[in-house]
Amino acid sequence: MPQIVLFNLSDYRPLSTKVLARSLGKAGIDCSVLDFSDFARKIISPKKGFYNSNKFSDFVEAVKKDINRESNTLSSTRFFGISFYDWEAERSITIPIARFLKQRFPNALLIGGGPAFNTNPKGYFSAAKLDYAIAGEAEKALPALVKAVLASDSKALHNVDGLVYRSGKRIILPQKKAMLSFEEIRGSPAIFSLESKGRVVTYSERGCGNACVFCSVPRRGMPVALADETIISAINELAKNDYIKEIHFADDQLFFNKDRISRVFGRIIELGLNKRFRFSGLATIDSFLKDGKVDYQFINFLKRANFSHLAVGTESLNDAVLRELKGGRYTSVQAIKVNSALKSAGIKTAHFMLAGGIETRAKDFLESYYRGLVKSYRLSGEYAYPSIVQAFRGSAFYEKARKEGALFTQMGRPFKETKKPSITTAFVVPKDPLLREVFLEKMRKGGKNFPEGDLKRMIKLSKKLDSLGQNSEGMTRRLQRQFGNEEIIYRERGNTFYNFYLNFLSNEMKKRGLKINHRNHMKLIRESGVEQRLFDQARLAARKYASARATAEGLKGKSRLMQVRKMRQKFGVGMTLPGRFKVK
Ligand code: B12
Ligand code: SF4
Repeated sequence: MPQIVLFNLSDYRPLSTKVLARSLGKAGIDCSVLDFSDFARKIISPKKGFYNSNKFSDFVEAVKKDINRESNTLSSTRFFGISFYDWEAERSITIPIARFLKQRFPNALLIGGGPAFNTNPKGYFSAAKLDYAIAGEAEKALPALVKAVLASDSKALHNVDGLVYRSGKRIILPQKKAMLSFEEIRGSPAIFSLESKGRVVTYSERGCGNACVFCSVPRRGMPVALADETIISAINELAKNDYIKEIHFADDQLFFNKDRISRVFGRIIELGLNKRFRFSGLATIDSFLKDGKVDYQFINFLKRANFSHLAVGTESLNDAVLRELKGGRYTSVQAIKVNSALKSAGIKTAHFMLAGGIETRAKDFLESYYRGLVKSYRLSGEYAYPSIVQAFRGSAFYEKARKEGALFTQMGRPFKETKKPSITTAFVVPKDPLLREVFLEKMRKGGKNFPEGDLKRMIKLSKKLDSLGQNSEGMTRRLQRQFGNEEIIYRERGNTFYNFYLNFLSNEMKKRGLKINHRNHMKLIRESGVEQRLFDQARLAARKYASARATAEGLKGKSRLMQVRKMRQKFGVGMTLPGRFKVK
């Protein structure tokens, strides 16, 4: 029987569970992991990268059922461990399951940890009804906690680093978070977590040298890396496994120390591992600047090392927003130039975008919103829809926003601090009254980001600015033009999908020897699962067609003609829409 069971309740296999299971094992504590990631992928994120929040409660119920099935093993387990994130979606899963475990196995001790204990330890401790939690890095603290409880050693227990516990009705927080020393991180092994399709996740450094105001990353301002040789030899070892094709670095900011990365990836190139794997990671714009200019040499080096794509914390394409949120470390023009340079080098980028800070004015927001949309529309970068910023409790940014009355709940109501611990999320809504109106309208409808569907609303906002003498006529025109472009795309997408659907439908009828007519169509789709299958096929084909078409749009001359020919062969239609699609 395991002494401790760690629960993985997300749709990926986190590195934390791996790291902790390893350190518990090393300390002689029998640990097992109950991994629900396959379950979660099926139920809440069948489409990679998109959570279906309507399905969270289904997932919770499915996990509870599974826990009941495992109750023989679990009822003799002494400790359960759960990792918490200070994030709305994630906690609507972890909190109910934690409570369920507590109620179903009252004799077991429930231990929490993870990023939420860096930002709101009291709130999560209370909401999840935990017995203990560790704030910070728990490799040493968790085994120490388990050992102290098993030995009923209260002195040792209270000496556990980062311990959060209850004393009567009070929740006691530690003086300091648990932190590994520089030497411990440097000497630690590389840990890999296998994800789908031959992709593994790892990290080569903990922490980020920057300290952006909105970010809750642990070890802010003091990153510590694993030894170069540890990373290189682990990757060399991984090369023996043919299944693995991609290595993703979950470092907070992989290129913070460019000398280190040049050393490590220089060696990877020497060993030919760049031919064996493609790499990806998290970055920020300033990683690719040198003396204020685009660092082409470094970008080309990354290309040579076989970096295929990067997630970039660009956050905004407006200078005022960048000054407030990113400390002005780069400008919007530099961000755009870096994006183009990465694109020219053939490295794909996905840019994270934020809607704005406390001081953001409507015109700042509109500029960034418009630029992100246009760049994505022209396929010169993939910019996420700007999302409203969450302010983490305890941060200076949260305090400032609180004082300025800029904190609101997810539903757009003024955020109030309570004496009782709470996990209500605080969002930052700019002070500018016009922009505030737009943000609150969005939040009241349950939204948190601004997609192209908001263009009409933004045109209205821009007109309003203009009427107030803020010279927004040019922006209104640009937004209107973009609105027209998006409408065309929307119609085309619908057309493409519908044409593919009809094509798959007639193929199905032919296959069954049915005459192609409306009656047979209706008969067919009444059969369980048929319509869904055809829809799925059509959706996939439409997506592939859209991508082939986008590639063609980026080509010129002969290569464009070749691509169109390929499309005709594969889809039965080239660039002109509407057309009839023919897919076998
Ligand atoms: C990689 C990563 C991801 C990957 C995970 C991929 C994978 N297969 O591992 C993906 C992309 C899926 C992801 C998703 C999300 N992430 Co993320 N992610 C990270 C990142 C960059 C590194 C995490 C990591 O692996 N660290 C290395 C491991 C070893 O450290 P660790 O997880 O913190 O675990 C240690 C301690 O926390 C503790 N611990 C952890 N669990 C437990 C459990 C117990 C019982 C105990 C005692 C201790 C304990 O001990 C561990 C060892 O020291 C962090 C930034 C950071 N440095 O924390 C953000 C970060 C954790 N993510 C964050 C967020 C918000 C999210 C998302 C909610 C959405 C989003 N916007 O990205 C989702 C939610 C996922 C979910 N749970 O549903 C925030 C969390 C904010 C907060 N205060 O809660 C962070 C801090 C980023 C940030 N800058 O704000 N993420
Ligand atoms: S660069 Fe990224 S990881 Fe580093 S502090 Fe800023 S937002 Fe956080």
